Amino acid sequence: MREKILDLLGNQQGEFLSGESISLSLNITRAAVWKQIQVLREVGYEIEAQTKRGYRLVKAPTSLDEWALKRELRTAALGRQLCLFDELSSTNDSGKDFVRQGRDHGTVVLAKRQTTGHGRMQRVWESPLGGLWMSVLLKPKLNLADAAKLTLSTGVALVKAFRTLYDLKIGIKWPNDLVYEGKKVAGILGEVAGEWNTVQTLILGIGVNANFARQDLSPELPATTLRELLGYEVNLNQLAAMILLELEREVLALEQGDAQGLRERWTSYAVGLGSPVIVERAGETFTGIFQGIQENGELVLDQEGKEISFSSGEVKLRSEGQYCP
Ligand code: BT5
Repeated sequence: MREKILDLLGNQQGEFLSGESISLSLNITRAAVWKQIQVLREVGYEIEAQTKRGYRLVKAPTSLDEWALKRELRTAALGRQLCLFDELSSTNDSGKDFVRQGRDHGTVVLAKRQTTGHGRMQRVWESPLGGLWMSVLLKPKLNLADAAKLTLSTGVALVKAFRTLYDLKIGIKWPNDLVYEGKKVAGILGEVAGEWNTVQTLILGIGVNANFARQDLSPELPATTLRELLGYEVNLNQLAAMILLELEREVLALEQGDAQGLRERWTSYAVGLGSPVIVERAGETFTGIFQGIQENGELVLDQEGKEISFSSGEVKLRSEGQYCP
């Protein structure tokens, strides 16, 4: 019912709509309309009420809200099916359940907070209230090798969204940490659901430290939040919609065979390029100059003229004060 009232008010483009027309359209009493308007105000909708003129939608909430997010969407497929929860253990884990239920390409799962969000290799991903924690189910028209590049695409999509909306120069630290001056603002976790070599569904998990204080995260983490960087709270619905739009563009580009373009875009946002770095892999440490990535996303390190590539590992950059040669 609330969604229907919002649809009616939303169609008015900011003009008033009488309580009577709403009650007639939805076949409910005017008192019931008033009650629903109160509930909408409680969840953050700014709705003006005037005697004789009725109701007018002034502003949708900036905290996560299904209707407000759908209104911001400019995509063809991504986010057209979306499920928002107050709390989940992990949106990626719920995403896997959704895959088993046969949900469509582009389905998005969001949670206002996660109790056991995770990163790569089952690391903990801290996910307090105010962040953007979402997973996108993708059934791309790609072979497995190309589909694996979608985590790079997601990094590019995030950078573009941050630049477009906030003009923030956030870069990508290999493989897919989104960082501002060495502090992590967002992370990406790409997982494959289903059996290998069959039709694959990918779950792209995106975590953005958005509208909460740095103190809400463990003090030892080199991390920051958008609120901390910008000095204001961002509109999470607008941010989610922009990320989905940029991601959809990147998925299409890859499906059309633009792996080289993806590599160029990723490289243009990479931090530490041409600088000395340390790569740690399986207990071993490699020092060299970060040359860039191969088309498959592997990191290329120049060790005194000899090139080594890495498909996994941790990178430490000198610019982050993590590494002093
Ligand atoms: C990542 O892993 O960066 C992937 C993060 C993906 C999170 C999203 S949220 C929606 C979806 N549902 C999930 O359960 N996950 C995805 P990795 O590169 O392995 O980095 C993990 C490391 O980042 C941890 O070991 C901590 O050191 C650090 N960390 C944990 N929480 C953080 C936070 N909120 N901000 C910055 N750093 C954090």
